[in-house]
Amino acid sequence: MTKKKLLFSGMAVVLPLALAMVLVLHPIRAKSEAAASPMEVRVDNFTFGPDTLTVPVNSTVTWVNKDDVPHTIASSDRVFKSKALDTDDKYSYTFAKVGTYAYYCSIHPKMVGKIVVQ
Ligand SMILES: [Cu+2]
Repeated sequence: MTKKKLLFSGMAVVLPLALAMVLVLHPIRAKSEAAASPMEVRVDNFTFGPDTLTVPVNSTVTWVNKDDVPHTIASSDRVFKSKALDTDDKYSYTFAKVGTYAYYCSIHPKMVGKIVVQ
């Protein structure tokens, strides 16, 4: 075999392998991105969803107001409190300590939720 032919047959093996790697690795990356999203609580229709969210310690939880009325995120133990969130406004808090954090909306105190930090 000539040198040129050897190089060509080498490429013929490497290229499909590289392509296969991209195809195999891609769904894994998509999966890990999806795992990061449950740190979000949607405020919609006067409820927190999910109403109880369990997260590992040092997680940052983000609340997003999807309602057309303002809401607040107020910890029952006064650990954290947001300003009034208008539609699509967000509030984030990082939970550095293990524990159960009950919270409510100070405008509509019947709206309650809980963050469980493990
Ligand atoms: Cu509210």
